[in-house]
Amino acid sequence: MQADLFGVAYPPGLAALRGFALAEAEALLAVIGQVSAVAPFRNMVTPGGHAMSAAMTNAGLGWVTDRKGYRYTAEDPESGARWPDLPEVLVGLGARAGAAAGFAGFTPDGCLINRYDVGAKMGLHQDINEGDMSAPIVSVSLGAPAVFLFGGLKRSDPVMKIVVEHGDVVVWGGPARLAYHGVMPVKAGVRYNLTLRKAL
Ligand code: MD6
Ligand code: FE
Repeated sequence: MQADLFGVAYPPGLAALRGFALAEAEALLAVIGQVSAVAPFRNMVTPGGHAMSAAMTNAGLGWVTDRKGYRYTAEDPESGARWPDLPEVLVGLGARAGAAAGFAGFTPDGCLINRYDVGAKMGLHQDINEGDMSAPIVSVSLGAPAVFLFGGLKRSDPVMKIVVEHGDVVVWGGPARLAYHGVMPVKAGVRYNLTLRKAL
């Protein structure tokens, strides 16, 4: 059984695959460069009007937020342009990581790319905008380390801290699919995160 820094057991449905993407990390950073050259990172605004501290872009079906709400779109609502296609290297990585975590048959159709500069964070939330909750979320960490927070199905449930480093992949699905999660403020450097999802 996997356990966090303090020996707390991971809940069923959560897996941390240490270094799973390390061998292809340079290729993934190149993909981020290519996607963001076409669809630049920006700090999207929540429906409540607050700019998110992590900057975002997408490939394939894209997760967006603006005053109209949170949703998946084929086009960037700001530019009207389709998000760049989801590169095969991301489809393959998502499928392999999903399978390694017990979710055989997972095929992502979208990738949200987050960039965390110093101080950027992600508050506790559930990923509820996807159409198929039987598919897991595959989250790839690149660049600077961060503390990933993983709680339970209620916001008030205890939260475990998982240090995620360059090349680590965290997968959650099944009984953990709707768990609250977030990211503590990045202390130094720049962190990228790829979240591979089945949006539809
Ligand atoms: C991370 N991101 O950046 C985790 N979820 O490590 C998320 O959990 C996330 O960035 C939903 C929507 C946008 C996100
Ligand atoms: Fe999330």
